Amino acid sequence: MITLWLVIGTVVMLAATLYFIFLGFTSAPQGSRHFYFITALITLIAFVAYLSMSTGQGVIEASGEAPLYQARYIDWLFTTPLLLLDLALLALAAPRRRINLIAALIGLDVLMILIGWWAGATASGAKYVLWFISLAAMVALLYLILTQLFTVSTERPDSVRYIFRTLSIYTVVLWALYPVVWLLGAEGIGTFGLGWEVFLFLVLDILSKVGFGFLLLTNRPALEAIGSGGAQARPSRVQ
Ligand code: RET
Repeated sequence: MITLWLVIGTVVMLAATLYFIFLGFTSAPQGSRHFYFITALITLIAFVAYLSMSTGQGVIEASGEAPLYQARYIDWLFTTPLLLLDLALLALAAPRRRINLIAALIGLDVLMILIGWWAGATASGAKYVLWFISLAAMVALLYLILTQLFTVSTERPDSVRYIFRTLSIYTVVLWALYPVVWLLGAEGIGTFGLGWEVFLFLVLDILSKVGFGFLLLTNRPALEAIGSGGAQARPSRVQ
């Protein structure tokens, strides 16, 4: 069963990547193409990770312990910053002026994944301390999205602000479920087994990457507004 879930992940991520690239070439409004490529890169990385896990290569089997899916953490290490980049580029009219905010978001995110990875590789009870530190980084990061990014997004046109806020709430809810699955699953206290864990991470990964990308890239009004606003905000633009 586990292999089946991983193969499904591989196929879904590949299909989504091809679809997002196709959309990027055929129907991206001018000035918004970068969103298509960032989002396709997210599913492409996940495709490679799922492919390696389904062929048994991205996994470390330690005797007497649940296998550690290293590829999962490598995937998250790169894809979560890219998801945050999508959100930040939606919220910010002039991203260069808020580079500190973007760095803080990505810094907390990388910390969250690396400490979570370390927790996953730890056999002793110390893993729960690491889990908690990783969780604290996640809470700080989600808080920054809901406060700072929300505030700056008020400067964006209505359609852009709307999709930014929808995707932010969507992200906050889905991301908050990852530590729960981890804690209850095979890596944590083991309320459910590895099969369920792999399945639930698959569902979360599909929603937070493919669902996210689909909602963003099929929203033409918002992408057109971004394109016409220009990558460099023009002073004459009515805010
Ligand atoms: C871990 C365990 C340690 C505590 C926390 C975690 C959070 C992981 C998250 C992952 C998000 C992944 C996404 C992937 C796909 O796009 C590492 C599970 C807080 C939030 C969104």
